[in-house]
Amino acid sequence: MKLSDRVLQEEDIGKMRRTHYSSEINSDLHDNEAIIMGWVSSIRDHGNMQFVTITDRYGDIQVVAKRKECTEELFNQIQQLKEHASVAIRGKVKSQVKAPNGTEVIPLELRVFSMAKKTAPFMIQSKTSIGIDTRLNLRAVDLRRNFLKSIFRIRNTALKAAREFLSEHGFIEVNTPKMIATATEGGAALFPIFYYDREAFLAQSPQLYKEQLTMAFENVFEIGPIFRAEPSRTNRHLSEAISIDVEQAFVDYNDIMRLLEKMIIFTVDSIKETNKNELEYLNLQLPNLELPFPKYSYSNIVSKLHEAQEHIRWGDDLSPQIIKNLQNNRTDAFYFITDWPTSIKPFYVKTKGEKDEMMCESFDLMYGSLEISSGSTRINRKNDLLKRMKKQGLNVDAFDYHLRVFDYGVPPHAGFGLGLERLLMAITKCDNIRDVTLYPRDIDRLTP
Ligand code: AMO
Repeated sequence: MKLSDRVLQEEDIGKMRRTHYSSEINSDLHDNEAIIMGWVSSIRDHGNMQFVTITDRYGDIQVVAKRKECTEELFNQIQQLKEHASVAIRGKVKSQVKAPNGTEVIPLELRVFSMAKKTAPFMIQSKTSIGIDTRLNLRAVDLRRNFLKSIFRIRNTALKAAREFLSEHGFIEVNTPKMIATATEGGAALFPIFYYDREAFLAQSPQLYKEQLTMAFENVFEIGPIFRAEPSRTNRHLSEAISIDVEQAFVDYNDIMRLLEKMIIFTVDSIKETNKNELEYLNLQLPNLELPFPKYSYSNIVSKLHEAQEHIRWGDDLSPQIIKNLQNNRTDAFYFITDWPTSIKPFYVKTKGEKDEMMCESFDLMYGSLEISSGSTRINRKNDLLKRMKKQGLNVDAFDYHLRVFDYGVPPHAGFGLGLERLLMAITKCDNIRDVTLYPRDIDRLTP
């Protein structure tokens, strides 16, 4: 067998190490050798010339193999490459005005760490693609698409920005138990689990723990998973979502709305500054947000809906569908809906006062018809809490672990929970929450 006919073999990394990332290959390196590592994201076969794009965490670099300039063996090896193979190329850097980033690499050696055995059922370089289920079944490969890489880099910035903002505003980051004994969020269903010989649940939210922690730390936040057994199939519900939960002592819901809108602006501005390339790739222009965000009371929205001949009674929840029917409702703006009926908010939410027990000090932050966050002033006196729990038909004894701390001076406090995926849907204009979730969980999906 001729050397040139040898089938491409997989090799270990051994002592070979990358010398440059794709982003570091530029015309200053002209005529120098470099070792790049990554995966093959496209191949164009022009007969005597092969164009191979190698992609790493920072981007792409073009490798050009010319039959005349390579050994026969190397040219033959490069011809056998397939999209997705994990490889290293040692080669010479050449300035090339026609190459996508002004330089290309002329290969001297190819090492294949792991061959691609199949052709993926979707295109890497394409923005649009086939059905989400096919992609989710092969999610780690799907995530190699620039479209999704851009979204998850933006997600990374959003998380960093939220942490930075809250730390600078005097909040400390906490983690609360995810295996819990009682429900916190009324309506949303629980996932039961076995906890040794007892029944327990996955936490719907850190609500009661974050409230308790205001006693010692005043201002706390948690970024972590919340679990909701959502029986419906929608494009905005997950069974496991990431929530940015905030709780602050000695304030009410108005202070919290001001904090939340400032945090949203800080986050959007950080993304504008950090993710210019991603925003350009996604063809997104983020708005210049202004303070304060508009506020409409629940009663005001209901009146507007009545004017629009919608059938809704005061006390009904506002579905996304009904909000879409509001006249002049901008689909791309943040706004608050405040002062909700007490009956449709959880037991820990404070009412507007004795004269107005029907309404509570609560808000939802909306983006068009999408709910991004909800928050409220909380009840901080034991008797009021007991009264509300009984009114909502809750088993008070099961909450003893929580109620007992109210004998020791719980400060007035307020807070919010913000769905990270919902925020990303608003920022990236993705209609399906699964696109902004690495490994989404829903009623039909528990793998990968
Ligand atoms: P709520 O139940 O409204 O409030 O949840 C807060 C925010 O979390 C997000 N969210 C979800 N995102 C994706 N899939 C879901 N199934 C899902 N459920 C909720 C939404 C929502 O606005 N303890 C309160 C918050 C508080 O008052 O501090 C709570 O959990 O963006």
